[in-house]
Amino acid sequence: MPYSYDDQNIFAKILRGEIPNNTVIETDHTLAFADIHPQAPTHVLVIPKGAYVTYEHFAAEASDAEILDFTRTVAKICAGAGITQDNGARYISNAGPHGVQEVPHFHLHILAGRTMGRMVA
Ligand code: IU
Repeated sequence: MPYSYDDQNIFAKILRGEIPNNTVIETDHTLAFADIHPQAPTHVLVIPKGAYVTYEHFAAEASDAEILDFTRTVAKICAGAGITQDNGARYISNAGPHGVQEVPHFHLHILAGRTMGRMVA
């Protein structure tokens, strides 16, 4: 599916350094920062530095290096936040109007530190 990327979105501005962020980890291809409206004691947003709109877009078109970097960065964040098999977390990526995606740059929410509500559609 073709995607058009709006480079004026807020996360693009964060990536260009035009807007500050509370960085958790930055790597060659990935930036992770604290969500400004945290929904849990841990609420980190993980974004690729590349211009991808949704997870599907990223999964289809990102390079192996970008995908590996993103995935391993998620693992490092989880380790740093004390997320284990025993306490758990929730990983969410909203996509498009039906997914109620607010910012059109692919991002993974990592939520942890409390028991989540049962997921509802
Ligand atoms: P969504 O999946 O696109 O609906 O989530 C966007 C998230 O980005 C949401 O949790 C906001 O609180 C968060 N956010 C942010 O961290 N910094 C910002 O400047 C803006 C939104 I605008």
